Amino acid sequence: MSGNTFFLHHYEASPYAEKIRAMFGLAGQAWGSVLTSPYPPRPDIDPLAGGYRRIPVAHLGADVFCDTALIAAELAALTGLGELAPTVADSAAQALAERAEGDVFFAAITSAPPLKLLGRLLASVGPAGTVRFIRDRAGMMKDASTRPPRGAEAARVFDAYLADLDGHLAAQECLAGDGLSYADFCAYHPIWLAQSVGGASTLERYANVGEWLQRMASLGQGGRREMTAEQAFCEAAETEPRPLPDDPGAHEALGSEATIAPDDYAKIGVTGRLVAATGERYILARETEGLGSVHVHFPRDGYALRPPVA
Ligand SMILES: N[C@@H](CCC(=O)N[C@@H](CS)C(=O)NCC(=O)O)C(=O)O
Repeated sequence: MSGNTFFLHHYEASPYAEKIRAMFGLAGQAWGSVLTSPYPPRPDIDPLAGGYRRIPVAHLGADVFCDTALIAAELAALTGLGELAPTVADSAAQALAERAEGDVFFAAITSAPPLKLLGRLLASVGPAGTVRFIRDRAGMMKDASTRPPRGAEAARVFDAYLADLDGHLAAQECLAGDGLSYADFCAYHPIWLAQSVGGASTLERYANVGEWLQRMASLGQGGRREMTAEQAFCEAAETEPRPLPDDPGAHEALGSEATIAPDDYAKIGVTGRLVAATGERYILARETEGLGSVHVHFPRDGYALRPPVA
């Protein structure tokens, strides 16, 4: 038995959460919104995801989905909208989507006007929250394998992206043709982020981007309903994880304890018993005190598996 509500744990200012909220909008999907803090600790998520620290996290009953690529795959299956699946056949669209979620994502922040950025932070989390946020993000990036562009380089990266996206959209309405698909959502959220922190204030030079962005922003968020972490925990506790894939894949760690962590930044690992390693995903089974058995799903792409630290 699986739960009925598709939950998204997120905070309003999160661009990766915005990627998924806009997908809910396109699909007209009903979902449970559980708001969390913009920095750890996150006692409202940890019992489900076992310490994975990135946002957003989704779950359906006792199956927990980490990373927006996997959440999108789940949404594609749930809604029947195959275009939301994270496979992009068009190579130019794929390259733009990857760029958007690479350097451009970081440049959206590092190229924002510093005083505006500070003002937004103070308004949303107050002075103490701002200090905690800045410390948290500095710590998170210490062991990162990605190096965010800074200063003039960040502005250049962001502007070159807008110019290339504009050129791409001159020939077609959406990233991979005439209809919206996964790549559009990847390309969208860093621009949304830049605008939400006071950057990319004019898109005058990029009319095609401006038009497309309006379309993305008007998707809305589908059937969003505010719910509490307790309601989310209840659904997880009352349900068993769904059956494992028919073919659980092949991996030397199958059946053993393993730790899975992002391989780029925020590399905090989640430990459990590896119960599936398909071409697309890893699944860790975690036995928890409060929620019983929980399956945590990760994409294979961008995540590293290692034996747990003794
Ligand atoms: N590849 C991840 C990236 C997610 C990500 O970087 N999320 C940001 C928020 S938008 C984050 O977790 N920042 C640190 C935090 O919120 O604790 C995904 O697609 O879900």
